[in-house]
Amino acid sequence: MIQDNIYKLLNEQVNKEIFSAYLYLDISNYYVDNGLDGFANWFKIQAQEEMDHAMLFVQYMQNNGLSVKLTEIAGPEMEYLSYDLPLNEALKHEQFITKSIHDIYDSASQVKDYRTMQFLDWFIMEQGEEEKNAEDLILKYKNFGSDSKGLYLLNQELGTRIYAPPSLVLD
Ligand code: OFO
Repeated sequence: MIQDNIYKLLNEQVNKEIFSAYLYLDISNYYVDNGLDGFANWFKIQAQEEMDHAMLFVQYMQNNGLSVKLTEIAGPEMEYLSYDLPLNEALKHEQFITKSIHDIYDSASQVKDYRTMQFLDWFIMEQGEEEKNAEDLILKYKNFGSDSKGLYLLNQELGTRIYAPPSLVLD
């Protein structure tokens, strides 16, 4: 039986993951508007992954008899004044999500909710990758983005990213 405070945090996490999808779709749209289709592709796939994360939380809750309550999703209110700004925002956002997952884990561990802790293990690993990907993008942009040829090639590289479903599967 999952305790009320953990239920509340899991439910909030569904909202946060869907907001992540919103944010990354917003970033993708910004790059489309600026003719950087490779960057746009990378973030559109990122948005898809975030919806996968949200659905994993939904499935986990439902598998444990919890009713999922969807709440309002705020629209992203970023103003992207340069191509690298969204990359920095993405890293900040991933750090926020990592903390959020860790907070749920801490709360679950305090009440010995081992099942939720085990479910969150995958997300803890995933957040490590998410932060690394965001850091890599910032570094690549720093190295190549300020030169137009470099930006062209980086855009091409990011255009090759293809969607892969999450390795965690819940029935
Ligand atoms: Fe769901 O990992 Fe990014 O936010």
